[in-house]
Amino acid sequence: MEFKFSISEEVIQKVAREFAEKEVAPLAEEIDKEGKYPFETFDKMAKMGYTGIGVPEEYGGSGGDDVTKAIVVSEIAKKCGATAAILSIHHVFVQCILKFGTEEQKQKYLPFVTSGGMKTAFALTEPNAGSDAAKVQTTAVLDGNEYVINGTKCFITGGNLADYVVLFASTDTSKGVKGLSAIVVPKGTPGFSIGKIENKMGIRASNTAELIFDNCRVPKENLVGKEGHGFKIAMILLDGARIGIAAQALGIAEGALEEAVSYMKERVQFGKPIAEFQGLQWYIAEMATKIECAKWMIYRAATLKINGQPFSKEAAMAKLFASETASFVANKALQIHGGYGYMKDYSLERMVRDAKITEIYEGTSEIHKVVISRAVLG
Ligand code: COS
Repeated sequence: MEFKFSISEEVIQKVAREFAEKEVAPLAEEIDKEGKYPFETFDKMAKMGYTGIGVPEEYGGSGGDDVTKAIVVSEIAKKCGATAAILSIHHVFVQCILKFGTEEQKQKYLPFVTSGGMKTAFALTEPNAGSDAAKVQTTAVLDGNEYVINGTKCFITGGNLADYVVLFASTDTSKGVKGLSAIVVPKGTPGFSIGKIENKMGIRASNTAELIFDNCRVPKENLVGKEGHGFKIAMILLDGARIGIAAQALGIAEGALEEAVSYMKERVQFGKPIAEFQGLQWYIAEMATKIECAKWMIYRAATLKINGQPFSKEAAMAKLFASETASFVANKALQIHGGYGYMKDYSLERMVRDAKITEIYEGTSEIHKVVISRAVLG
């Protein structure tokens, strides 16, 4: 058992850290304030190979695995939770095609998507199907060689910008959850329109949109996997995606801890740096301990996944713990900054807002407790 990165993982971490400091950090405040999608940063991430992590080179990918992905996402999240969210969720579409697509679909989508030339989205959630994801009401009825899609998806990250959306719809309403299927819908398909763009508390630069399908027709070859396998596909993808969101949470927590440590050494009150006060030292101890736990839970879940072992429970545990750690650490770091932490001049209030979503999306903390307890109880 080796609790350390390999030399190449250390190099990837160092390069990602430098990238985040140089390319991500300078824009974080502005894109948060304006809710502006970081197009240029996305392109730069693509040039670095980050949009193609985990994909073989034959499909335009840059290789690497789930550990690599978690390292990169967490380094980016240290500086900007929204940019990390964009990258992490981009990988869900990529994994959908890589894992469940036909050879033709892989050739058709992956090179464009992994190069960053095309943006993507994963559309599962609906107004009445959030935590209860099986209750998807969107339908896709086969008519000749086309699916006719009707329904509304909500809270879809990047949905308004995506060139390709993979959506989950019922191709057979009589079969309930076993009637759900995964279908790719390209941007601009007649009958596919963008509804409300959400005004969010955090990760404001990652646009979140409502997608409306009104007699939207797509060729039947856009089906990913088999008809009726959609729910399983979504669940398997979410298991992997939860490692990505846990990594995003870890990065936010690490970034907040770094800010707290440097502030405590500089800030003088009662004649000495506040780092010398035991009450605050204990905050730091708790923050660092939780981060250390979250880190190894994430890399363990990622390693199980890479080795083809069951990892659903471990991914849920990592996501649950890392996301609650992100909120805990960001809040404590803000508290350590006192009144300054509450001001927008410092990044702590953004980190607190960005951390919160990690406890909600890709499955709430409560849903993770369902997944974990089911696995433990059998
Ligand atoms: N991997 C593979 N298959 C899975 C699975 C997983 N992780 N989880 C469930 N399944 C399968 C089950 O095995 C079952 O298939 P069989 O009947 O063939 O055995 C089927 O899916 C239905 O499973 P289950 O009965 O457990 O489904 P539930 O409706 O009880 O829902 C939860 C399970 C709560 C875990 C699921 O709805 C969920 O993850 N909800 C949160 C959704 C979410 O994360 N949304 C965020 C979207 S992106 S922001």
